[in-house]
Amino acid sequence: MFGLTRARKTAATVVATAAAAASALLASPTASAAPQPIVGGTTTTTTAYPFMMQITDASQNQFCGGTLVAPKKVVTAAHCMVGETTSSVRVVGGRTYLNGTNGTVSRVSGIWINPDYTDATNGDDVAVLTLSTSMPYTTAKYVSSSQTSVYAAGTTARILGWGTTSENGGSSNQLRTATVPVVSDSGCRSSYGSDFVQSDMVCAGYTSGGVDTCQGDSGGPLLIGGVLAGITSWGEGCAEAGYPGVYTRLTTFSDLVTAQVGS
Ligand code: 4AZ
Repeated sequence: MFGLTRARKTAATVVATAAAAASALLASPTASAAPQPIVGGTTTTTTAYPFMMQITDASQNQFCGGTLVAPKKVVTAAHCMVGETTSSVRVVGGRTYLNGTNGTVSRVSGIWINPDYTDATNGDDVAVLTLSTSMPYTTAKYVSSSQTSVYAAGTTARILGWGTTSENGGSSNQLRTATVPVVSDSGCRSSYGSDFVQSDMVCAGYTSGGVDTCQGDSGGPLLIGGVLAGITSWGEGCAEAGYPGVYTRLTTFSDLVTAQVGS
């Protein structure tokens, strides 16, 4: 792999070969983006998605997303938590706007980072936060380890976040959402080669690009049938043709998450 770049709290990006990109275009299931204006998508609210959490620094500046799966448990990406401590992060629920002051702010009493995590492109990109204060919001269900069929190619998945609305663009003050089709494992491997770890990752996006997660969306949910099935992890740029977003394949980590949710 070459061209790896990493920024604080952002997923790794990789550069694949032109040949790989070309075969991805042939292998991916859906030809074009849906007519929407995250990148692409539409504004929404935490009323519509009450389990959608902002992960912030101690000054309540958002840098990642997370999903409330129990009143005091939030699933996010391991790469969001690298270098963080229970003192350095907050979780904010019920706040649709980055510049809002409403909702519920909790300190974090525990940070579990998947002990196998090294880098987003190696997989294992999952973390669970334990909150000091219970969130008074509806939680999300998450996939069980056996529900691997949710990732059938072409299945519609929903992405959510306050991340940038274009590659190298600015963050969205308001929560945004979009839908993207799940990409086959062979299609994702065509895009990303050996950086695609099939056991730990699932790709979603249009062959033509245009709709995707981007910087600041990391850690947030990929919902399939309204159930948490993935975690925004990494990708080559944002919404580029031939380079779908890469998400943590949560079925692989469901039992580990359950152990943390019960702890
Ligand atoms: C990031 O930097 C990031 N297009 C998140 C998602 C994707 C790329 C980068 C996928 O947080």
